Amino acid sequence: MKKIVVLGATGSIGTQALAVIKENSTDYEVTKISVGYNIKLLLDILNDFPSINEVALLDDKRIAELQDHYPDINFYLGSKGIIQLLDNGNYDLCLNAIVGFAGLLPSIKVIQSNKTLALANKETMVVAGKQINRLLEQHSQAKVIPVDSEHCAIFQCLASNEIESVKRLVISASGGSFRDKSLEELANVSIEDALNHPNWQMGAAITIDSATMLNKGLEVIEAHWLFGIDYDQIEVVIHRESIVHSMVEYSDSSMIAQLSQPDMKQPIAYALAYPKRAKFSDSSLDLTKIVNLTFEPVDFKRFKGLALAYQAGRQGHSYPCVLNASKEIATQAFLAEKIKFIDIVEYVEKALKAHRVIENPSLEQLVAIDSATRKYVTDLINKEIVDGNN
Ligand code: MN3
Repeated sequence: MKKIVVLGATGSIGTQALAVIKENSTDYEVTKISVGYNIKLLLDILNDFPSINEVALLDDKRIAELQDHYPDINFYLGSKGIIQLLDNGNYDLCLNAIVGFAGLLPSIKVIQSNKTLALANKETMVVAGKQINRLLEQHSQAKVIPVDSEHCAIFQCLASNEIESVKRLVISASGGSFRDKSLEELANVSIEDALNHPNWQMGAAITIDSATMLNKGLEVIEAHWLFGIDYDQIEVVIHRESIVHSMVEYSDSSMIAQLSQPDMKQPIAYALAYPKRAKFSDSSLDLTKIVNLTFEPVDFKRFKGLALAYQAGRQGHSYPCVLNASKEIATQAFLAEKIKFIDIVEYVEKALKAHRVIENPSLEQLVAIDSATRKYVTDLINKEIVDGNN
């Protein structure tokens, strides 16, 4: 029985992970979770999973009442609480499904504890890939199993092959909600349009990131650090059907692809079961119903967010941290109807241009760069609203 921690348990990946764990309750037991402010869903989860005995939550107004109500559960507060939750090391695998930069320190804690990290928080590798890889060298029993569907696919395509023989990684992109819109048409799209993703059911922020292709940009950087492959050997293709989740080409020009339904439960189940194969049968592909699998090149003018991400990745050092923080703030501003969709990428570009590089940033420096970038973009957005530019 694997003891599982689910960080970000009430989010999209978190709830799907709990569903996978429930379906496989003879193999897994969830003992610790972290949640944000969704107390209603937390109560449902505690009801469904009596095995949970430790909970970290962000909502400081509810913690006393919850502790009274559940005397057998230990509750911890805030982002420090997540680290406390992981402190006693009493678990086998931690699924980190926290969204954004906030997931970085918990990832580090899991690796320092020599545990398996099922990583759905791509920001961990984007912002601190170099530092994470160094930590993995120092903690030989720690492992990272990617949960992002593309990286889970590449991880599987790399199995039993030499990494030296890789010619290129080909990352699939659905193209997001606006893949068929021209630059002109993008000028006035609404939040509702942006949230209407053609293939995947995901959280709001990542659905917007998918439409700007900044999500794909983060995934390129994530792949670079996860697999140690140069940016020149990482390619993105638009694959509308979201069936081929990514591919690896080898030195003999042979390509290996991973195919499955666009269902995040598949990579979650893979990561939980690794190195075994999960039992997850209700999602088989019916090949007779797949009419077409199409692949198209990416137009980098149309998807400037992806071009910026490649640039930030190649520049390295503190740039990916700035890319991510500016993206998080600009995306929130769009969701709060403060800026237009097309402005998201503009704010990211402004933040990258204004940034003065910090070489080989320490963890403390990354935290400071993240906060400074958030403040810079927030101030810039507020100033431009006052000036009437939006
Ligand atoms: Mn993905």
